[in-house]
Amino acid sequence: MQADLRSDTFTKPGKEMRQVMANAEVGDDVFGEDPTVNKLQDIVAEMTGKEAGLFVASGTMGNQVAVNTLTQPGQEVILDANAHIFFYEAGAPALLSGVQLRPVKSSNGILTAEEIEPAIRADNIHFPPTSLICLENTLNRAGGRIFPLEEIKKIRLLADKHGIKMHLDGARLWNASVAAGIPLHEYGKYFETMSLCFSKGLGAPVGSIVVGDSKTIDRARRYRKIYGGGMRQAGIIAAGALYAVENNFKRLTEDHKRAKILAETINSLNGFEVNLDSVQTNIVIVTVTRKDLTAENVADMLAEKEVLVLALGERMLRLVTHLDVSEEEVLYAADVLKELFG
Ligand code: TLP
Repeated sequence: MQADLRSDTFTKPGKEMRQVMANAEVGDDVFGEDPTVNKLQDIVAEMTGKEAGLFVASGTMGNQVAVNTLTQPGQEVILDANAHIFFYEAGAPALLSGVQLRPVKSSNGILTAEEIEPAIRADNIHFPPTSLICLENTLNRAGGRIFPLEEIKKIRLLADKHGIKMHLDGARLWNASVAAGIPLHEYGKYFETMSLCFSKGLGAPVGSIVVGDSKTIDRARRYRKIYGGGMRQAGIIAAGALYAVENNFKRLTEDHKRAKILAETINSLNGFEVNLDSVQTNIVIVTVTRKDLTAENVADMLAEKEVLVLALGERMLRLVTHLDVSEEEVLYAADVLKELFG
């Protein structure tokens, strides 16, 4: 048996999804004429309470198109020091948008309005103007935690006070919405733009979306073109995304239950720690406290038993549950963990 817990990006399209993709109606999306892309954009815009959507190749492209659309070169963007946009997007905001990032360390994994406020620049010729705040939901490196709506509201008030825009990296907003019981459109109220991925927990092979008001999305479409993201008959892949939204959104709760099983098993082992409060969705972040082993050693030992996990730092391991990891495989992974480290 194998349990691939490296990422929910590893999901593969099943038979039915492939069938739907093969039969998709298509057109030239650069001309706005792909009916399947248009349908997907309309449906997700409606779900998120926004006027328009733009289908993009990846979560990274969605975030970067949004950052460029909402900023001018020379401005500053505030975000969590653990944010994907800061940590894992290859320095794209500096390269593509000419903005400076201002990473802020959160004291308990969730950035608060009080922590953000001192980072907002005063009007002074020495400083880059703060023009954008980026948040992430769920928080990848904080163990799949849900960004609390109450804090988002406070940050929005702060942003409005200073004339700052807000973007949400909602790669896994689907997970947050299902787990918190908060509809996507409720989150949509507090951000100029949000990006959501179809290629993670929802199980589509490719694709993400940026949503916002029509004017913003028109501008975003131009940046997508600049980045080489005009995809022509993209309906083939949009059909997979559409299928994923219709069939795999609500079932994310199953992944969340399975992540809890793994988290509790690991937390009961000597030399491993999981913050159980943070395991709210499909991600389990583990701290390897055993001095004789690094996270990489542990990942290698597990891989020998076909349990695949990612080492994200010297002492930091990540396990992610998803559509392609069954209950049985999760229990197998839990048994292997107990056998090796119990
Ligand atoms: N995250 C990947 C890796 O890049 C770390 C993963 O396995 O979790 N925002 C968030 C919060 C993400 O977790 C990711 C992907 C992205 C954006 C980027 O999406 P893609 O990979 O489609 O560019």
